[in-house]
Amino acid sequence: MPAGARASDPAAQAPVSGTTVDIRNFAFSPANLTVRVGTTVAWTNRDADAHTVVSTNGPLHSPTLNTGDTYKYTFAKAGSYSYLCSIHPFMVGTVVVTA
Ligand SMILES: [Cu+2]
Repeated sequence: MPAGARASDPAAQAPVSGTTVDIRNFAFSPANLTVRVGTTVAWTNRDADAHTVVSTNGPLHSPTLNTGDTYKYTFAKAGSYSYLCSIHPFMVGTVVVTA
């Protein structure tokens, strides 16, 4: 393993919790997330199947996420954002953004 590989890994600089959602076993984990305005949330697909992150009446609209792909969105407005996977609509989640 090359020396310094870990230091350059963006994940090493990520907060301990609260701004990332794993897509795993056909579910968003955590399904419910609360963040502050201005927070960037990152969804990463850990499944072998493709997924999306789409809010029906809101700003989330990822491309198809293949295994290992990440979609990021920065929430500029407070509110409750419900979303789903458009490929598997039973996969649902919510991000609550507080001022
Ligand atoms: Cu899906």
